[in-house]
Amino acid sequence: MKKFTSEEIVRIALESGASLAGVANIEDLKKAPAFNVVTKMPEYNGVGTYMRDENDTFLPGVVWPEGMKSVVVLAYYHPVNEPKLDYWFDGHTTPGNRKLMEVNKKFKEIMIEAGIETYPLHYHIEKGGIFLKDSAVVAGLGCIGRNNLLVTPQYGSHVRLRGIGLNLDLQSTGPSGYDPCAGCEVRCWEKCAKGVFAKKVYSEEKLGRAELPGRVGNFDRTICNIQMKEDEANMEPMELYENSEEGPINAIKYCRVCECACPIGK
Ligand code: B12
Ligand code: SF4
Ligand code: SF4
Repeated sequence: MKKFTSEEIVRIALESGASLAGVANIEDLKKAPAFNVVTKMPEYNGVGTYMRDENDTFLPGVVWPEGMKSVVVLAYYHPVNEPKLDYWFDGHTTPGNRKLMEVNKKFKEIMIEAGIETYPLHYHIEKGGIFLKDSAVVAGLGCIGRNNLLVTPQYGSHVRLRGIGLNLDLQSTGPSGYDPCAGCEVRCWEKCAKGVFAKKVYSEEKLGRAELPGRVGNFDRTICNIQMKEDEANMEPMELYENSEEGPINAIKYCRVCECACPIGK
């Protein structure tokens, strides 16, 4: 098995096509907020972070694959003027996610060639995924903003994430200490039409951590999920690629208001 430093791994991930990349050691991830508070949060049945598996058995948090020691966090830039990258086409994933899958594949091939074990990580937590925003912070890509999203210095919140596990015990490449929210007067959280950030729903006392959803405990995932359901009901047919042989396919345009309200990366 070839030895790599975290910096070499980041370089390979960038050469594989990632817009940004970083490394998070899983011992650091186990201490990160989302990995600790999720079991203390009131039950939520939204897809993606449902704390029960497909057999409806309660999950005691994230399940760590045996042998996995580090996670490489891959970010792909989703510019606002290319909205299609983020549309969920029926029967397909988003074009942006497809790009991330290509990056992941290239990176994985290089790792396998070097004799390194890789671990696929699903998008949804209940299917073997990990919390990607916290992982990205530990990997040094940016911080969690008041919009409750990862904010990167280069692209703001306009990135989508993917993780791949490695059996290499690598040093985390973050956190970076970056924090554009401290002196920001934009008040992005007030731009949400659903009022998702309108009141404090989590406290440090109840979750046992000072790092809360929306930073101050005001991000209500149940209300945000109502917006997502409305977006699904409003899907409309369009071509996945220009002159696509498949013709128009139903596409869901999930809300990005809190993401686009942030001026970083514009
Ligand atoms: C389930 C899910 C949803 C659910 C529930 C969201 C939730 N936050 O609970 C719903 C459907 C509502 C949703 C909505 C959206 N989502 Co979503 N979602 C996910 C998913 C699958 C899991 C997220 C999760 O459960 N997190 C756990 C909860 C407890 O964490 P949390 O609310 O973020 O709160 C923690 C952080 O704020 C953190 N924190 C706060 N301060 C600090 C400080 C430090 C130092 C650290 C380390 C952490 C930290 O601690 C909090 C408590 O644990 C991830 C993919 C993945 N595998 O990670 C995508 C993901 C988070 N979603 C994403 C996006 C883009 C969206 C939407 C914009 C919709 C869209 N157009 O795609 C909205 C945005 C809502 C918002 N403002 O947060 C992106 C985020 C990219 C980015 N730049 O951050 C992800 C990573 C998927 C992707 N494609 O890359 N989502
Ligand atoms: S995704 Fe839309 S509904 Fe959800 S918090 Fe952001 S602005 Fe509000
Ligand atoms: S708009 Fe300002 S407060 Fe909101 S996430 Fe961006 S930098 Fe932070």
